[in-house]
Amino acid sequence: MTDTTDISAPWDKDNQAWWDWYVGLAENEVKNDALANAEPLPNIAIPSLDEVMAELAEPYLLANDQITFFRENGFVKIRDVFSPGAVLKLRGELIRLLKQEFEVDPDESAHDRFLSLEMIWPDNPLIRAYVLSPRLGQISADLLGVPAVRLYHDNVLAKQPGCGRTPWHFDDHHFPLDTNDVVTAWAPAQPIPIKMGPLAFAYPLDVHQLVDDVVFEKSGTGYDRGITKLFSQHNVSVNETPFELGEVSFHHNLSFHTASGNCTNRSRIALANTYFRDGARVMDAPTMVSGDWQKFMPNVKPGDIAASPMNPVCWPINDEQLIESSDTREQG
Ligand SMILES: O=C(O)CCC(=O)C(=O)O
Repeated sequence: MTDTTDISAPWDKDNQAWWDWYVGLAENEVKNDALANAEPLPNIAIPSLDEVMAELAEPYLLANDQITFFRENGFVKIRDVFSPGAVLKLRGELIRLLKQEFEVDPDESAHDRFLSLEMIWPDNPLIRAYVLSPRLGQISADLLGVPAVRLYHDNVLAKQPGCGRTPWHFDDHHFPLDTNDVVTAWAPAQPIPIKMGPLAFAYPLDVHQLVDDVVFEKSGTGYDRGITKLFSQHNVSVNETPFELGEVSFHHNLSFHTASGNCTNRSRIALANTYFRDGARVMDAPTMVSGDWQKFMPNVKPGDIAASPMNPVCWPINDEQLIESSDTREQG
């Protein structure tokens, strides 16, 4: 192990600093092309919080071939998980929160940064409706084939106009959980054409074995380049397709994924919620790649069951949660 490959120290900064570091590990071609104008967003009625909660409490029944596809390939893209109005309501709130935190307009191209926010759901009833939604919880549990899932964290990810690639990686490297029953629901807050850099997945799931020996480097772009090279040598297939309004992708923690840069004039905003099998533990030795994970599981120590009050069971929901959610609806 050398200085550049030793990742054993815990991350000692915040999660925005983590993302600033992490996107710096991506190889980018120098491009001087002008940013493309994103299509106008549809002018449609925006639902109330009540309506969003009612929509997301409805189950979404997966077809067997969607489950089979996920288990073979490590990802699946599902249309109409959210209605167009629910997506645009989400976008409005995420833009408001990003402006408040970073004091910039996320759509402003002068910044070209990858902005992130997390742990928004505890204090924000609208975001909570998406993050703890029975719909996302149920789809996640069904894809993993487990009886119950908990939330690991919510993650608002805004790739500003002009921001470059997300490096190749798999989330098993990131989440300090001792299980592979982990799935991230990556929910775009607007349509994502190719030029905006949709999340893209290498498949099938076991392609991670081809790159097991590529050593992670904590500076420079060597790891990202190493993965690109091996995937290309092995002719690995990559799904890089646009996202329609309301489409959500789900990826397993062993799924290798990346995203191209955002070459449009609109911020590519997504809400990425990660769910894991109830009963899983925190691994014994989380690394710096796990970022500030204790923020997501307060007072949970390495080796403990990952079940802090910040990791509620999102599926199945019990009667108490139903009552709590209708209380929130009354207040909101
Ligand atoms: O939004 C991105 O570009 C990366 C997101 C990602 O890697 C994830 O949510 O697992």
